[in-house]
Amino acid sequence: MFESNPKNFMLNLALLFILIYLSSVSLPVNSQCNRGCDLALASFYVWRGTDLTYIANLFNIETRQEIMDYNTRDTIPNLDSVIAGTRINIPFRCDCLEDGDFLGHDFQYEANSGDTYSRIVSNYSDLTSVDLLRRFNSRYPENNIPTGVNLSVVVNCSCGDRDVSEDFGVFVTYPLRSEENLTYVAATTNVSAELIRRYNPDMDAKFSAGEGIIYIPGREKYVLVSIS
Ligand SMILES: *[C@@H]1O[C@H](CO)[C@@H](O)[C@H](O)[C@H]1NC(C)=O
Ligand SMILES: *[C@@H]1O[C@H](CO)[C@@H](O)[C@H](O)[C@H]1NC(C)=O
Ligand SMILES: *[C@@H]1O[C@H](CO)[C@@H](O)[C@H](O)[C@H]1NC(C)=O
Ligand SMILES: *[C@@H]1O[C@H](CO)[C@@H](O)[C@H](O)[C@H]1NC(C)=O
Ligand SMILES: CC(=O)N[C@H]1CO[C@H](CO)[C@@H](O)[C@@H]1O
Repeated sequence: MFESNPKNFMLNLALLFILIYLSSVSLPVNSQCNRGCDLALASFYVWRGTDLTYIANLFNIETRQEIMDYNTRDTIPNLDSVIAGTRINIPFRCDCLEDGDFLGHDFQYEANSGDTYSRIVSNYSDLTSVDLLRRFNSRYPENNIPTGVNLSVVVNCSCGDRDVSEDFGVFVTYPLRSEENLTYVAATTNVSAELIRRYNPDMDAKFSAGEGIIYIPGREKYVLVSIS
């Protein structure tokens, strides 16, 4: 019997604890996702002073044309001009992050001198949040970020909800601006208020606060307007 041998007993006990530890780290509880999707869109509000090169860099996109492909000439007349005060679509991959915790994409942003988390959030036109920056970059002091390091900028996304409908292939991550109400968003995105509500059961608080992210469904063909 191994109990009579204290050395074996301790070894078995240690193995038991290692097994318990491994099972607790490798089996995430309440997993929210197990895979992402190839395409999501971020609705980026074009602030005055930015350009397509800067925006492509924020979202780790190699060519400006890749952004132009998902927009019309109303917002991006040509590669060298983008209209301030409009929203443009930025294509990205929607990944399952943090061992199945939530859907998002981790963009790499190279810090400039003087950057703070809140300034980075504004530069990404509120597609991320200070809380997410803190959570994913805990090794850097919030108001003293070393210049030149890469920060993880996480933008949430959606791949849809089978329980709602299977008709929509792509979802826009849409940060609300304070002046926008549901009527306005429905009219400008050409998606009914009722449909927006079905994908965003928690949206009332966000609309009354005038901030937060909602998801707008789209059939890919409506979004992918080809420009030739
Ligand atoms: C920062 O991220 C960019 C884009 O992914 C990459 O090209 C660059 O090498 C990274 N820089 C550092 C210092 O890791
Ligand atoms: C993004 O998703 C995470 C996890 O669900 C959530 O905690 C966070 O508030 C969301 N961030 C934004 C800006 O919506
Ligand atoms: C929604 O916003 C528009 C302007 O963007 C305004 O004309 C309209 O009255 C607002 N509707 C409500 C219900 O507040
Ligand atoms: C708006 O959506 C409807 C279908 O819901 C479609 O028939 C119409 O062409 C769309 N209009 C624009 C301008 O995209
Ligand atoms: C809209 C916005 O916040 N723009 C800022 C982006 O970042 C630069 C500095 O890196 C600021 O000067 C801009 O004001």
